Amino acid sequence: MLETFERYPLTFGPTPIEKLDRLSAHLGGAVELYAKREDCNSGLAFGGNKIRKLEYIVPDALASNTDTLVTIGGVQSNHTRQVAAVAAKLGMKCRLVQESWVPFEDAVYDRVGNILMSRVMGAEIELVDEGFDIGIRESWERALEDVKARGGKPYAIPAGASVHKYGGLGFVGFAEELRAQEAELGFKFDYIIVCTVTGSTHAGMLVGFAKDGRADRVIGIDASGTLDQTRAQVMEIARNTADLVGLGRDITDDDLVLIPDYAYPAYGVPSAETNEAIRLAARTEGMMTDPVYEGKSMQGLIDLVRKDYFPAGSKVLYAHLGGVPAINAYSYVYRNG
Ligand code: 5PA
Repeated sequence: MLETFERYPLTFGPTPIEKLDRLSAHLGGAVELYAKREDCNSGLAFGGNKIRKLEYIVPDALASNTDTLVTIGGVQSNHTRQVAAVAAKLGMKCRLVQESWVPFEDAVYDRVGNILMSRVMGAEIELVDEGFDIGIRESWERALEDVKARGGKPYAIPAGASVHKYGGLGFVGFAEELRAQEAELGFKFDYIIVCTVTGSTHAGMLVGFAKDGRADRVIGIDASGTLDQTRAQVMEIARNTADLVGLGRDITDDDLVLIPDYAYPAYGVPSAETNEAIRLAARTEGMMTDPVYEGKSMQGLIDLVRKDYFPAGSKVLYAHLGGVPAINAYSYVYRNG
């Protein structure tokens, strides 16, 4: 589906699939759990899901004769850290707008983890005191203008690299890659679990898995807490991406499964149950997840298994999208493990 699109390689190659035997057994053993390790996809500053998306965006940035990647996220955004790494790798400048999306305080929140790495990689960072919103932001538009006013040539990457013409392509590629891995493994996964916020990860998967009729087997776990906006954004990106790749059929509302039950108490704030899920995955599998995104989708996975959402014998693939550096900014929560 992606043959006609240019890809700039930034990842190591297909991401590994790991069987989660001890977590599966802990949860009763009726369902087989696996993880596809997007968190180990690249040497670029710990990698993560944005690197796969950026592989299809970078050729456009290079072709458009720009010199500064400009993007936006929260203070502990993984996305902005990955854009900073890609800019460094390409020899471009990087301008980051980091807003106060998360109502959470820790003494070192704006000093460690993702933002620390973005600073070390040379990004210019502007902290803006605005709340959470996955849409197009005025602060980001101002930053684009500011780069121009100073003689630079900005390349605009929206939050999460999502509402970008090519933002959905990377995770269409995830589906194609998984199909090839399934052929080698000799079985197909029955469900794929994904954490959803700005939408292009889930949207790309919808289009990629629609090709073999299993878009609705992608189970989105919302971590935004703004369900209607996230649903609308996933659908818009999925429809545009389906057109772009010539899927040959519409993506419909029935294709989109997005479960709102684990986003509480707010975007970026872990619940007691999120923290228990993080500890359980860490203690059964040595697999770290973070309190903003993957801890919430891990919480969803665990709860859905416990509720018998998946029929016995199902093979369930957890897409681990990265994000662990942010856990450093929650040091007080985990001071005793
Ligand atoms: C993010 C996003 P989407 O934004 O494509 O829906 O992906 C959700 C997601 N897991 C899932 C991890 C580890 C993520 O980092 N992160 C954003 C960021 O600024 O880091 C875009 C919100």
